Amino acid sequence: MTYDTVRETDPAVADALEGERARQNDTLAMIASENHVSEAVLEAQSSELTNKYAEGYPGSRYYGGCEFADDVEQLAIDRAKALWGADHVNVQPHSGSQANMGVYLAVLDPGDKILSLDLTHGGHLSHGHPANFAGQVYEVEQYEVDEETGYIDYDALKEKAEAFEPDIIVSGYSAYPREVDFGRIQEAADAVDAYHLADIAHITGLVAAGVHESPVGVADFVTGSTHKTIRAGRGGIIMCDEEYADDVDSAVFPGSQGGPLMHNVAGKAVGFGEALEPEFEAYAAQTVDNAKALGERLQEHGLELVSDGTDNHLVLIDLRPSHPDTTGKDVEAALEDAGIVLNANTVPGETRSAFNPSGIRAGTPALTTRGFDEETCREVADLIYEVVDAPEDETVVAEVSERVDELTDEYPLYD
Ligand code: DSN
Repeated sequence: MTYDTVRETDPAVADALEGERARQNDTLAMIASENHVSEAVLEAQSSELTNKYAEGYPGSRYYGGCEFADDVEQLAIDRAKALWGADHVNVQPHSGSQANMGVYLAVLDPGDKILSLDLTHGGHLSHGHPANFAGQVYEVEQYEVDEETGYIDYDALKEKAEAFEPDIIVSGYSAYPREVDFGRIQEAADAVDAYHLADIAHITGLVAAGVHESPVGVADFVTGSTHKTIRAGRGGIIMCDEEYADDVDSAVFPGSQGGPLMHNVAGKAVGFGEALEPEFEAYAAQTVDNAKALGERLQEHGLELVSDGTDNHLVLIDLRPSHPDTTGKDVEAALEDAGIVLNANTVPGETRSAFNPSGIRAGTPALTTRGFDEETCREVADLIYEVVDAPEDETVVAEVSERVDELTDEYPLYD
């Protein structure tokens, strides 16, 4: 795909688009929620469906001319059902947050109670943070991970549920390196007759490939975003049992969205189709193996991982034990100068601020897409460690940057 036409008509935007293409090619994307979609997904997302209004659902739209919109949406739905095994799927949410909003609107009233994981322990804004609509519309109580082990404290969660009596318990996290025991969260929900929403935004691809336990058939609602481990381009998705289908669909449209972004729905259809191919299972398994290799090598260098390792696609590094005077932002900035892009992140028991926290989060979905294996990820761990240990040393940063250049040349992205 070229930007030749944009260049002719709008060179300023063309510069930015080409800059971003080069940035992605020339750096290592290790923000755990990011990935690189295929050229087929990119093409579908830039299709003429961006022009089309299609309020409603396949076969029942408010506007005419929706036959091809119907085709792509039905393909996306059918493929999602095949991937995750859900009874009912809504592929219209514009994002994971919109998917969560759809579930809340479907079954909660303003003032109802949400029990969810604290943001600084790995939760998500849309699970009820005060700065987010969910924290403003609903009453929110939060559970935590055990600060000693870094694992969800399922017993404390259940006790909290019994005391708080939530209407819904939210599981699924943004910075949690361990397998989630959805069954135990369901037990807590059952004990207080609460709904259970499992937000698998980060692990959609791992669940689809069977390398992480699935909450489908366990939780009442499963939400996700479609651009992370599943690699299907920007957007969100809701899955539920048939009994909630009408409420969920009405909550998405007309409850919280207007016309669906049909070009993105087309991207989802293509990406889900790719994920149904046998190679996707290998990709997901490699993503986890790579995260384990990355984490183990970081530990060999003396860095401390929250929960002492990982079961999924990310590692969370607590810098305080090994580098007490270095903040996550210091490391994030120095690594970006070296061409490794990840994010500063809060850690359980955070003693700094959310803006300048004590940890960094690193993920392997995008590296795995560009072909990295365990050996390459161990080398990336070496590079990360060199910068963590000397973030202000320009010579170190320059040396790491040179090696990143070699790696990105060896593993190019798009043609
Ligand atoms: N911003 C995403 C993440 O990085 O985890 C979650 O929406």
